[in-house]
Amino acid sequence: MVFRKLPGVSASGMGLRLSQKFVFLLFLSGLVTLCFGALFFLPDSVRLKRIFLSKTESQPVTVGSENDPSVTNEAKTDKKDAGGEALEDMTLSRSKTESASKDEKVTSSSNQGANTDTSFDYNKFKKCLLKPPLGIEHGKPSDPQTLQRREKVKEMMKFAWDNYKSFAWGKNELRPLTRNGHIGNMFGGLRGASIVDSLDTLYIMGLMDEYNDAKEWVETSLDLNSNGEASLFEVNIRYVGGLLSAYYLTGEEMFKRKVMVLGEKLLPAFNTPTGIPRGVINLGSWGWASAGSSILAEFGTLHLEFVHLSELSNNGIYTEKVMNIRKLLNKIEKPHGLYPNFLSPVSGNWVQHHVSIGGLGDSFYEYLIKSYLMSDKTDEEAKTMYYSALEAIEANLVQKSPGGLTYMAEWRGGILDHKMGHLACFSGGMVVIGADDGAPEKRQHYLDLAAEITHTCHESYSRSATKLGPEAFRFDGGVEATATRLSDRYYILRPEVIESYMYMWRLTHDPKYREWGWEAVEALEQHCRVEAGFSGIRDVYAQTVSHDNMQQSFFLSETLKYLYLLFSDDDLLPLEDWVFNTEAHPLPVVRKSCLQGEGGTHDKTTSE
Ligand code: DMJ
Repeated sequence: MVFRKLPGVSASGMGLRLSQKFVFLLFLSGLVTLCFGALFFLPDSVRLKRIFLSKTESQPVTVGSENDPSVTNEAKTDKKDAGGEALEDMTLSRSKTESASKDEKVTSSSNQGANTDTSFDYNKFKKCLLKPPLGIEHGKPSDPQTLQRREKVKEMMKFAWDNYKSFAWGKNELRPLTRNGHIGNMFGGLRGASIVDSLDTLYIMGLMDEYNDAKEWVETSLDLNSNGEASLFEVNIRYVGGLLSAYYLTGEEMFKRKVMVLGEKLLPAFNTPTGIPRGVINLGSWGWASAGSSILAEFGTLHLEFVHLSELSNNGIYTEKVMNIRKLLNKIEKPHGLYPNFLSPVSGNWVQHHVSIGGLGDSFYEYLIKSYLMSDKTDEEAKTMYYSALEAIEANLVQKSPGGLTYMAEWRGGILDHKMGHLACFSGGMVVIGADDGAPEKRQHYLDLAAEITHTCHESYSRSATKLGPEAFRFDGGVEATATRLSDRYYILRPEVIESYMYMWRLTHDPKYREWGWEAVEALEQHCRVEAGFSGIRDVYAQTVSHDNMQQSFFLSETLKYLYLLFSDDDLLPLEDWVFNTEAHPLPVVRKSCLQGEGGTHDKTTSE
């Protein structure tokens, strides 16, 4: 039927008979039904489909057989975007006045049955710690040189913070060369990543004015009502981790309220057929947002934070979500005992056989041993998974170079790529914190392995002109611990090598780790410090550096915190009581029997 619009005659007045109108309406309603039905046949990634259908996706926990060959993931997170390229602002900045009261509205409207009874007994929790979190004297070292070095690191933090405050306040990161802020698209419209990431570092360093400014900003301006698309992993490790540790260290209830609102907003990400979350979530509660595979280091790096969300809310849903991930990973067949980096959240099958202890895989392994330690060594399943994964890594990935350097190669369906990423350098620290709890006859072996890996990573620094390490270094083509490709030569203020120095120092007290840490401080000062903050550099082998104009938030939360701890006494955040999440936010060991009993069954004289 064709309608011709006649001049001066409205469409409604075209003189149609009743039967014609009826047929037309019938046709129209048929068309609408057809369009809606077609939504089901669109690919998952189409926005329209997510808007209408994402909440209705069912979630049986199955390990199917269907293959999902797509390995595309839209999130530009660290795990995929190892280039650390600055992602341009995609969202407009929001008004600072949207604040806590509005966040609380979100909680009630998006409540998915979560128990909001957050009557966590903070005083009891403090009594269940073995030692005061900040030590006797905030970990002040007795020898003057170490103290002086620690003061230097504190000065670096203040400098980085002051510049962020002057030029980028409320944005996610500082651009130190252009003296402005960067927002990017990793956090789905959330702002202030550098503030949330810095809270605990400022607090443990005793930078109290700065900490109070940060706290006030979180209270009045951290707007959780964003509805953009965020990396679940990045929001979890930086925002959830940062707020949790700020709460546990300070007892400020506001941090707990904020983190509970945020935690609840992450739950729709798990609405997939397997319960394995996708990498990108729409924070407006539309659920997951990306198509394609999920990444091991992303869905495997939620456990510590989610267990604490359950602790604080007295609601098991968060723990259930991460235990479901573990259940699937336990059940699925692993090639040579290894965990490939990509998994289909639809079928629950591996998508590719690429295994790496660096980017894409890294913090999954880290969270296994840390889950065990954080459970007060009761989570036997995590322990078993960690030591068997480590055994498979040793059998398949660990290599010795002709020059005697131990490194972790990457594995591509059985073929080794003799490359180690800067990200993989965290593994020295991981292996040493797990050394004590492995089989007794392996203890010395693990200590040696951790020391060897840390030594190799130090070599990657000392073989460069700047004494800073490249993003990835190789052990082939006649080189050892050196980047060959131009695209691997950058350093973006990453923490992993220093992180391993810190753990190695704590567990061995070999003074060389403090010396290596100091070398890094000097190199950072010489090559990364610019007039208005710290910046990454594009080529660690160039005598004259070119800056990338980005002060990453993990520089404040991790690199500077680990350096500060390296030059502090061991009683500042003692490892008996705290585990660090993968963004270096300290989370306390959960002592269930103490927390559920009278509390304070431990040495109360030492608790603050
Ligand atoms: C941090 O955001 C975390 O450590 C993450 O696990 C990996 N990389 C960056 C810093 O390099």
